[in-house]
Amino acid sequence: MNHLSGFEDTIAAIATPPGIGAIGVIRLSGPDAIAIAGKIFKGRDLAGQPSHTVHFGHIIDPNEGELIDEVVATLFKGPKSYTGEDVVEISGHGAPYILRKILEAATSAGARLARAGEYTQRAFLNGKLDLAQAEAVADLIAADSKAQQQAALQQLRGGFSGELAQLRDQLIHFAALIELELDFSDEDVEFADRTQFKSLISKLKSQISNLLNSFQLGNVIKNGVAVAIIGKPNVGKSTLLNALLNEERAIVSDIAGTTRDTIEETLNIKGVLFRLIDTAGIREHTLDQIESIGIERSKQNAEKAALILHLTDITDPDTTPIDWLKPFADKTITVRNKTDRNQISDVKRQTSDIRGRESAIAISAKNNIGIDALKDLMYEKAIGDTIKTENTIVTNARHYEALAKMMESLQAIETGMEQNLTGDLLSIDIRRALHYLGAITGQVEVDRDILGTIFGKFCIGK
Ligand SMILES: Nc1nc2c(ncn2[C@@H]2O[C@H](COP(=O)(O)OP(=O)(O)OP(=O)(O)O)[C@@H](O)[C@H]2O)c(=O)[nH]1
Ligand SMILES: [Mg+2]
Repeated sequence: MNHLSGFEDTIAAIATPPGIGAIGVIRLSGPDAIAIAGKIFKGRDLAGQPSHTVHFGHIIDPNEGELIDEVVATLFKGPKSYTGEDVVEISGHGAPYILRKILEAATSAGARLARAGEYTQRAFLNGKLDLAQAEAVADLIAADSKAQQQAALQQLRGGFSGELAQLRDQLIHFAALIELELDFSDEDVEFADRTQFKSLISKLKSQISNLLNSFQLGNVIKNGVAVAIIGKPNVGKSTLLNALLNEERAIVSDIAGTTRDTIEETLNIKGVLFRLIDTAGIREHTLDQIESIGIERSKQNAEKAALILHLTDITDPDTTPIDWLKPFADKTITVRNKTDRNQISDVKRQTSDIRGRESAIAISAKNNIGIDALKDLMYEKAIGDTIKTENTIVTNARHYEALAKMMESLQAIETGMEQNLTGDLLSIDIRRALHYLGAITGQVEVDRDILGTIFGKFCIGK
């Protein structure tokens, strides 16, 4: 038995998703994990086996003595395990009934059912992961695009934490020197070179500001780029949505005002999630009440969107622009549709002339012409070359807030130094800065409620 972690109890949970699969895994973690597994596992004596070994055997109900399943048990002895405690993973046949029976056997042999995220929480409290890494585990599990997965992996590998640790070390060094001065306050000495300290603070500020700026992109990676498809009735908005998705999602007809409510679907372009929102056609004057509600919604969607596809019909003689779209010019791509009604050579010329410079493109949604080029343009406009895996991208709102507070403290230190504040006053702001930095990785005590929220987001068994 090992009591490394200070947790008295041993937890158990089904670690694989609900449903039928070839195998399903029950995970036990805690001081008695091996002893408890030993009570229900008939095969080799698990207690006598070395760490990181795999054993075939049978699970027997400890009360009734009946056979539940044929399994494989994997042993990880602490501290070399995910949680840092003794861990046994029992792989059985992936039927919900069987897995439940194995779990019941484990609990009647002395394990307690794990709460959501409890394994990762133990890993954090045992120093196997820092808090930012633990949060990355949750993000990784939830990732459904390549960009999300990459940002989470970078954080899990400790890239983000490493960068913060460096900043923290530099700041601690100066904090120590300044606090030392306080001990000699009668003698008016300066151990901490103020010029060096100033340059450190400005370096820190620029690093933090890079991290803060990356949050906007991080948010995009995590939540997807919202794209509103806006245009007059009948220009082909729903046809375009279907063409982008490559499926018949929205109803298309030659009746103006077909789409009344908004339709939202996600599209993956080069690993980034785009959330497409098809909206009601915009008519300046309408007496139809439902239609005007739809139009009002389109306006709200345009405002909230990160990208607007303003669709026009190339054959429409009425070229008056939609006035209220003008303020959004920076995030708008003008998409001229129905170019199949013009000469094909014409389409090609327009596409290559216009692309990139004016953020405009000519397509035929119905005939699938120019759709890939439009996807490229959407990616270019929303993401550009900002995603580089070697850069740290802040995706987490809690980290963003802590970094913003840290920035405030750095600014306070800077102003304090300009006003020649004494060391004791400076050190208050330095401690504050250190506190926020440490809160991200959990190096300073993090509020219990915050921990609860972070780990509560996990699924049971993780
Ligand atoms: N020739 C041609 N017709 C198109 C093209 N795209 C859409 N259409 C036709 O235009 C008509 C209107 O298409 P929708 O996709 O319903 O237009 P919408 O903008 O969603 O219309 P509302 O929802 O009513 O605002 C349909 O008859 C489509 O088949 C295109 O590229 N070429
Ligand atoms: Mg429509």
